[in-house]
Amino acid sequence: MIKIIIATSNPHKLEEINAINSSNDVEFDVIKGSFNPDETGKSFLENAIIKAKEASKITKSYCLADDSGLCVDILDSRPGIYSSRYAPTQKEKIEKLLNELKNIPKEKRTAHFTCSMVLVNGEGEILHTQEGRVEGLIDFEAKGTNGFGYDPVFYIPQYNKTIAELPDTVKNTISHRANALNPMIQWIKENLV
Ligand code: ITT
Repeated sequence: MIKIIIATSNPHKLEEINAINSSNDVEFDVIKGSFNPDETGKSFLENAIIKAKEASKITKSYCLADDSGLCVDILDSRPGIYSSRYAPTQKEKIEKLLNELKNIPKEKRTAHFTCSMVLVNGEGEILHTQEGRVEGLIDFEAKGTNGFGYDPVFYIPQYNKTIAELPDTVKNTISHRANALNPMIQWIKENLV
């Protein structure tokens, strides 16, 4: 059994990571206290590295960081790494996004969520990185209450629903986070357990 600290201040991420993890050999716990390193990187990967190394400096143990966000094709991949800083509240972020896409037809509203994960050891050395994506469209209005962040406007054609209208079990099977975490856990089991 190996214990890994999740380098995040977002409780939804730990919740989803624990729900995705089906291994009895790997246990995740969240970093205690306030954790808010400056995300000065120019990519999801660079920001995940900053968070993972900072958490390892504090905890001196294995740490996993998740840097994620929404990339909208017609907005040249914005909000991207600025997804959490796009507007002050989540409601305002969604309103701003819908406003930016006001006159854009359905077929041009393609987008994806990306998740970059970085695992470091207690010395802050990078052991493994993994990226996951999920493709979809930005809906014309917010729908549903599950999930978090931009889930109410992220429409998955295969289900004819936004992620926020889907049960957590489905999100945790198809999400960018699941697509990064599952191979990450596989790597951990093969190399650290
Ligand atoms: P930490 O940096 O402390 O991990 P954070 O929420 O600020 O928490 P990010 O810097 O990775 O995390 O920003 C990601 C933002 O992208 C997040 O605040 C959401 O707005 C959005 N996002 C990421 N994953 C998402 C998901 O699964 N569903 C909906 N929105 C998501």
